[in-house]
Amino acid sequence: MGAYILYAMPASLYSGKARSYLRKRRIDYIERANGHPEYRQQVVPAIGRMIIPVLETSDGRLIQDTVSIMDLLEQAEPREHSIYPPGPRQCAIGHVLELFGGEGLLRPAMHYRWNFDETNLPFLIDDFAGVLAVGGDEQARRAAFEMASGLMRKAAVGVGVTPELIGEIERSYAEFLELFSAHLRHAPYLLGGLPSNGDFGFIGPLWAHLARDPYPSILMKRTAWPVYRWVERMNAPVADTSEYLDYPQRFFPDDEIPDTLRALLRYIADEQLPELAAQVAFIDDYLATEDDVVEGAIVGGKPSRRAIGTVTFPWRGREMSTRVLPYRLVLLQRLQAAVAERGHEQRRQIRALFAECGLELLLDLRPRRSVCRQDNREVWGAVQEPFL
Ligand SMILES: N[C@@H](CCC(=O)N[C@@H](CS)C(=O)NCC(=O)O)C(=O)O
Repeated sequence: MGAYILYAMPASLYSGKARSYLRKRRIDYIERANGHPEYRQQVVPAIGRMIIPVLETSDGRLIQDTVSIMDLLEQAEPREHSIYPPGPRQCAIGHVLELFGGEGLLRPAMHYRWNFDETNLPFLIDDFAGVLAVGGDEQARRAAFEMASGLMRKAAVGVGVTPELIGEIERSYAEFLELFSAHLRHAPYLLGGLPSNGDFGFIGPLWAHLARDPYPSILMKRTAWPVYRWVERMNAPVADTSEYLDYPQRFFPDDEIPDTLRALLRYIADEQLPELAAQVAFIDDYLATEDDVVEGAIVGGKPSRRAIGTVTFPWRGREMSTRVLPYRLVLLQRLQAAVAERGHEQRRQIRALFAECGLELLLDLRPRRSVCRQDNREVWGAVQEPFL
């Protein structure tokens, strides 16, 4: 194919995921900002909401959502290795890591972007206004920034970033950086010598916010050099693994999950599982009371409404409240579908690994209806047996 257009923005989390994928897979593309007239006039009406990234193919198809973008390109632009490891355990773990990267790491990303105005603001104003108000005067630039920053500061609260929890969010992120650094001291990517969908999930928050915004960028460089190097690597069109000598460009042999990754997975279980379980339970209650939800109905009633409520759950010994996003079920279902297609013995191995890392619930957790993607929107899927 070729000649792809990526509607994206330097500061955007999920744009960073799609962009890293395109670069690592050496797929030619041009990037257009969401301030481009084409985005407003053509893309937004077609997608039904203001959201990035959106990929346009050379035959004019528009695809939103990083998972759909990567899946389309895996088919259209095959490379020697897929981003989905062939080993059953690694493949399942790739999905867990993608889910954690895109959803779990939102918390430190939003905190370190929006709670350090003194250091971050000059950069953020240029970063947002530069693409949202291209060529605009000072007033237009300021207005564009204020609009975006107002929405995003609200979104930060929606993922649990509140003053009482900030200290713990920082401690949790420091723990994450230590665990990920320890892993990267032995391997250039999460699953060995190649980037998997897990790495692409991680790069969204770790690039756009945590490595790029001024305050967290210094933090990462000072405390987690291997992670900073991994961020560089994830944006390079080559392996970029010189500090590992001649590290083979393949996933860990024999479907191995090394101890350093198991430690990171245990952290993910503590950090993300109580929230996911609470969100799934909330969705199930919602579905039990909303009798006008039918298969194919748009989640939240309209494409721009992504959250269906707020839920409170225990988090690292405290209480946290977050907005409930049925989209997360799409990622969870992918994990469960990838496991379901394996044979009995492989499923047993996956379950044993998940149990050891405290992640077993992820294999079963589901509300009474699935969530599907149709025409670039989330819609309610078929009725199923809930497991909570
Ligand atoms: N699940 C989507 C998430 C995309 C997303 O949330 N994009 C943000 C920018 S990083 C956005 O456009 N938000 C605007 C909004 O939600 O209204 C994906 O993976 O592409």
